[in-house]
Amino acid sequence: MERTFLMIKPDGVQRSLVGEVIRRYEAKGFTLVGLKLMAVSRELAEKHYDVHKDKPFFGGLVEFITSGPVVAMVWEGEGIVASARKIIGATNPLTAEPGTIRGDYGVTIGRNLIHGSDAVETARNEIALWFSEDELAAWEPTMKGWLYE
Ligand code: D4T
Repeated sequence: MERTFLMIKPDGVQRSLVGEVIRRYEAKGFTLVGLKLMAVSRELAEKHYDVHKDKPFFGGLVEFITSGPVVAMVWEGEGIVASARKIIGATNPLTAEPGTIRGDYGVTIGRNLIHGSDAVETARNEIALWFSEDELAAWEPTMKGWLYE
């Protein structure tokens, strides 16, 4: 089953949106397999955003992600990588569609509430970066037959 890495950024935690974000993925029918509230070290932030290291916003991004606790999560479900990104919405909250997390709750790109892996391969790498194997719980929801044909 496909997995993705989601991270509620410090603004999402500070704005008390943790429950709301989790609710959306649970209600959709995805399965939570890893969850932790944590402070992010500079080293982890820089590794996570390594692809952006030459961008002008990199320094500010690392400052932001290390500025307060985040909620790191692994979720599972068919097609979850792309679907989770749709639920998150466009990078810039002002252009993100209403109904998406960023579209409903965000106003600026540097405070866009949540991160989601952008591809299956990226998800695999990000899950390995943020979680150890024993922090993940593989389990079968009893309602699976009502979610999948
Ligand atoms: P993440 O990676 O956080 O899920 O966001 P996206 O996948 O939607 O967007 P991204 O990788 O292009 O950007 C990563 C992160 O950098 C912030 N950012 C981005 C910023 O502060 N200023 C900018 O100009 C851009 C493009 C927001 C998300």
